[in-house]
Amino acid sequence: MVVGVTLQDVLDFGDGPAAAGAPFGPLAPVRTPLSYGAWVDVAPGWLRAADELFEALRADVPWQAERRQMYDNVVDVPRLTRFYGESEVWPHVLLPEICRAISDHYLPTLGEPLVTAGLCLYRDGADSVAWHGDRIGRSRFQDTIVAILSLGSTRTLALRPRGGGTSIRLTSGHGDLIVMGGSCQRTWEHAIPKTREPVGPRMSVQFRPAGVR
Ligand SMILES: O=C(O)CCC(=O)C(=O)O
Repeated sequence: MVVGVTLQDVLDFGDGPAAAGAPFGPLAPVRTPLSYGAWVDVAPGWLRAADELFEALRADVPWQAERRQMYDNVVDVPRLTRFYGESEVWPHVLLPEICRAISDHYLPTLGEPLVTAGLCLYRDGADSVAWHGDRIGRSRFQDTIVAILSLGSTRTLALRPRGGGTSIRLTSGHGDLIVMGGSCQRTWEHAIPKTREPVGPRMSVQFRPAGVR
């Protein structure tokens, strides 16, 4: 879906946070090395235009509900999603700009750009994603990078070594960027656990290279 918002509209956004300048700040993430050659970078509050992007994506993305087989039952997947490939028109003019900025930063490490945008909407604390690695495609056997931009309510992004070990819990808040790299998708798992806290909606945008999902 194409929406009638240009990048200039976003940059000119009245008194909003983006009005002070660029929609995102300089990217200077703090890295935590993990075991087995995995690492995670965190850039809190990197996206300044988080309010505008959250509202626009919530309204304009044709969110999809999925169902999946679980033992003898078919159950609702507890979140809404929408995936945008590199040849599709993305639902907000800022998303390609954001993707390009992250790609430029990680190009020396990754050697290729991030080109897809996976969107998830967690409607409340009952929505979640279970422990998994993004291992569909090349990430099953190659190091890669998955960058996650968070919008809306703060949730925990948990990470644990695959096969067991101590988990770490990162706060993923409005405008925060968390980047998993190295062997992270093969040797670690991540999850957004359910919470009983009265949280509002939270959205994530995952930027990945071609052939990684
Ligand atoms: O929403 C998030 O922050 C994580 C999403 C995720 O891990 C996935 O969709 O593979």
